[in-house]
Amino acid sequence: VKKFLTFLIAAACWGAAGIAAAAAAGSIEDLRPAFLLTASPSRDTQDLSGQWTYSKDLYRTGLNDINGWVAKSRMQRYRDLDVAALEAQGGTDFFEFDLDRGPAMAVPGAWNAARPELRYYDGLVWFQRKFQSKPLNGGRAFLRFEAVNYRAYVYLNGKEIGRHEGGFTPFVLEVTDALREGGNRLSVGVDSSHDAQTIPTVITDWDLYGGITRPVRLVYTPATFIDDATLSLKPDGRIAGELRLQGPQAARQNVSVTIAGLATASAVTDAGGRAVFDIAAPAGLQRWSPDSPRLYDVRYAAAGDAVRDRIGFRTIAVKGRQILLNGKPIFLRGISLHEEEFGPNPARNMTEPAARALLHEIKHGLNANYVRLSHYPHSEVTLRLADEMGLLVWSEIPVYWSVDWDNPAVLRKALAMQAEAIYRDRGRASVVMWSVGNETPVSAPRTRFHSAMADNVRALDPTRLVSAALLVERRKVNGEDVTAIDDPLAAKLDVLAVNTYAGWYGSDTLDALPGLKWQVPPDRPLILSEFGADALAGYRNDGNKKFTEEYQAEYYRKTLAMADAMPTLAGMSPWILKDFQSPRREHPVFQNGWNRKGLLSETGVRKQAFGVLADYYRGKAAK
Ligand code: GCB
Repeated sequence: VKKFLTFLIAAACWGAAGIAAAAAAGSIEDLRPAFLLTASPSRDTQDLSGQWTYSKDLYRTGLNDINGWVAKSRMQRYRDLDVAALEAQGGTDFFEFDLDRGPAMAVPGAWNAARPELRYYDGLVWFQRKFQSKPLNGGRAFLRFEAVNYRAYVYLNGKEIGRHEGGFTPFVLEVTDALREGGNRLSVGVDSSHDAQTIPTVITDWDLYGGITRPVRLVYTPATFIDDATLSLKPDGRIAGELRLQGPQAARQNVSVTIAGLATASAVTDAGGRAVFDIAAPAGLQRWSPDSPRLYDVRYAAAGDAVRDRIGFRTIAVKGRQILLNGKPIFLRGISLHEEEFGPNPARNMTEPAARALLHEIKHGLNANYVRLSHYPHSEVTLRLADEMGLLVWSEIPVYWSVDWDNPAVLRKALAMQAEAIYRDRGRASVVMWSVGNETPVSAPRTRFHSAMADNVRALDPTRLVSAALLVERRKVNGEDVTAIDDPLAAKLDVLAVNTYAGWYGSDTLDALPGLKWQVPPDRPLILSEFGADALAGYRNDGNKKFTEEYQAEYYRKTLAMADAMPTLAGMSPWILKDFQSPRREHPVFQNGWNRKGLLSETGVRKQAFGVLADYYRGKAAK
């Protein structure tokens, strides 16, 4: 309560002191979600995927009545009632919902792909799933949602158990006391709508995708359990780690970690249940890298609980204009990726095969070693596959285009979202960079907002690099046309990154691209976080016109020639692997609701430019 009050007071005093002060007032610990259950894949869990019934609620009558009154009980879709049985009794009561008899759709998955009438539905939908739970025998149970886009209102057996805002990060709710032996009714109100205070705001360049988009699991634990544990390689070769116990026996417990074939260590938790590991540099450690993505089986044990993980050990750093992986310079041969599976009607349902198919094209089709997971935290399955397959990862949260920069509550959301992403993925060797923004127009409030985010990342995870995809400026220097980074946020970043579309947007001809002059800091690594051009797969031999495959391929050749002349360039993630759905893209011949900057069509057909980039990366890899 005290911490929360501190934050409220800071928020109330908002003003000239600005965002940084208010952000600092809430401590990093405040941003730690109450429960994480990061190692839940290795726990005793019950997968609640499958058919859930649903009910649309465009006017949100399940939550609120007109005139600010409490919702009518006949509208409250989460009530624990057998509506059909009550109707059979007759009487004055009646209902305007019945989730037991409602239509069904598959969870996880976005509703937009499930039914034609929901294609452009943007608002509240109620979901229900009944399930049997196991007896707890003194243990505890939690619901872990990997993602609900965008707001979730969760009820178990008619009782509210929690809410969450943010469409791409997990949340955990304890249900130990709310679970019922026999049958349970889980109801989730999912509101996909965005506004000026959400992250992202109303307008993006990707599709709506409302729903319970990632798996939901019931997780069983002992009364005292390992909530979170992580390890990472330090620059000096030692391994540092942290473990958090939760529960009545969390304090002063012996805890241990075993890294199979490499090392074991033990520690004791403090009064708050936290233990730290500091392991001497193990002889024979094989470092993780894209060329050799070695993962070790790790087991953490404490207080009668144990969880497993698979961890890679590597270091990442910046020196002058170079990015160093395991102490050696590396060029990031990358591509950007949205979370959208191959197919004509994607539901953003990242099953393992769906994620593997995308990453396979990146790793083995394009000869890449790096992927920009844009513009939000992707599914856990994707991150684990990146670890396994050997792809470096840039991760970001959707602080994209314009956000309500002056609003402390919005900053608080951004920091919380960032914390959820970092706690989730800080054990993944693949993740090397946290980005704090994409193409946000420069202003003092915006730079304060991003600076607070950058400070937050460094406090939560000092082991990785900080970047942001910046806008560039064209200006005349001595009569010459120059592209420059003019952004004070650059001072806060380890790696500079810019999105550049000369030759697609704007009036430059393709032939002009190789000669474009850049004015960037000479001693810092720069990556091209985006460049790209639309092409409709199969549209060819029509001159070098926009939207032809030839134009896109030539755009890539010329942009790569420009890149070769940039001395500080340390990597790139062109836009984008696959055509993706976007309501901004409505050309009736070429787009039809798809952003066509993919090197692959939505169904995975390679365009000419795919080969151009694959050849370029093959050459880079050979050097
Ligand atoms: C950008 C955005 C990306 C868009 C892309 C485009 O700069 O970062 O989200 O999809 O341009 O296609 O215009």
